[in-house]
Order: sequence, then structure tokens, then C-alpha cells
Amino acid sequence: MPLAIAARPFGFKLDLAHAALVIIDMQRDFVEPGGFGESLGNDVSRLQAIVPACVAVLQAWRALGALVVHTREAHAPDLSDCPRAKRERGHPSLRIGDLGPMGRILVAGEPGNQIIPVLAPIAGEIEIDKPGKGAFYATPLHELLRSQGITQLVFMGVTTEVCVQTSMREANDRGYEGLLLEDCTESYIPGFKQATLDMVTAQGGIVGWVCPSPVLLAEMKAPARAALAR
Ligand code: TIU
Repeated sequence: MPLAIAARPFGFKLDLAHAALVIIDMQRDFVEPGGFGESLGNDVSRLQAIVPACVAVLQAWRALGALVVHTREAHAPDLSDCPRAKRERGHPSLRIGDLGPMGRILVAGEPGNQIIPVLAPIAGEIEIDKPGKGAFYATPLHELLRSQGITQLVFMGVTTEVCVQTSMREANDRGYEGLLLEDCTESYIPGFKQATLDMVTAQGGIVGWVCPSPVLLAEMKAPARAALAR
């Protein structure tokens, strides 16, 4: 039996056997000083505030044995997958591929490209390096999810209006139902987070659903729910 999640704009029926938790780009590049996010002129401390809520959801999700997906925004060391239109945009203090305090900015394998330790992937979880903003563009994610019968995605991560919203829209176009946990996502620009939550849920949930993580956790932790584990 699905979990009945009190979400906006209306209830979300979560079937854990066919759902994945998708954690977007919780990597040092965005959350810690010295990475890509700060190079663009942002205050990265805003993003650190969501980490405890993300950890709580990840632990609950793992406890029920449901699928977890981690993404990283990452480019190949030769930057062959980084278009000029992305690298040469604006006037950042460091461009993608430049050497920063945590290694080369947004390059796969560099210290800054690692997911923060408290959310680090464990064995059995899917890890996706993505060169774009969306988790599906130029990655095997759709095929991996389909092969496991996944039809619903619960989203956390950063930033709300850039990689999270892009991934939710890509997922929606591919037929997935998406639920965004509003206290587990953040933007460098506060108004953009709220705007994204509104855009996702407007027009009858044109992109998907939104709810606070405690609402999800309360349903997941109900004793009878343990039987739903994959
Ligand atoms: N700049 C910004 O807000 N975000 C990104 O560049 N990437 C992600 O959102 N992951």
C-alpha cells in the first residue's frame, strides 16, 4: 500500500518499491567555500543549513532499503563535455577546470567534486556524474531507473532553481512523478527557492509535488511501513 503524503498541490501516493531518493549535487563545489558556487559570487553558507534535514531523510530511506541516487555536477578532466557557452559565461573568480583551493573546479575526481562526507554514497547506491544541470542529460540515469522499475522520484539537493528544478522537469518529461522536499533544497538566492516551489506546484502540479521532509518521515517511520521495504 502506498504512503499517503500530504503534499502540495494535492496528496502524493508514494510507492517505496518503485521510488528512488535523488540527491542533487550535494558536493563540496557548491556547499563549501572555495568551490564553484563561491567562485560565482555566492554565499555558500545558505546551502549548509539544509544538510541535517537531508541526512535525516537519507537515513530513513536507507533504513527501508529503498533506492538512492546521488548526482554530481562534474566534467571530464579534458573538459570535452563542458561547452564554451557554460565555461565562458560571466566573470567568475575561477572558471570550470581552473585550479582552486579544493582542486580543479567542477572536475570529476577532484576533492571539491566529492559529495560532502555526511551524505556520501554507500555500496548499492547509484552515482551519476552529470555534465549539465539536469540529471538525465548525457547520463545513463533513465535507463538505470527503468531497469529497476522506478516510476517516482523524491528530490533533495542544490540549487533549487538550477539543477534541482531542471532535473525535476527532465524527470517529468520522461514520465516520472516527482516530489521535492522543501526543507532539503536551497538556493543561493532566497526568492528563487520560493519561486521554484511555486512553479513546480502551480497549474495542478505542472512539474510535480512539494512537501516538508517531516511529513514524509512521519509516514516512513510508522511501524507498519517497514513491511514495504524493497
Ligand atoms: N549556480 C547554481 O546555482 N547552481 C549550479 O551551477 N549547479 C547546480 O545547481 N547544481
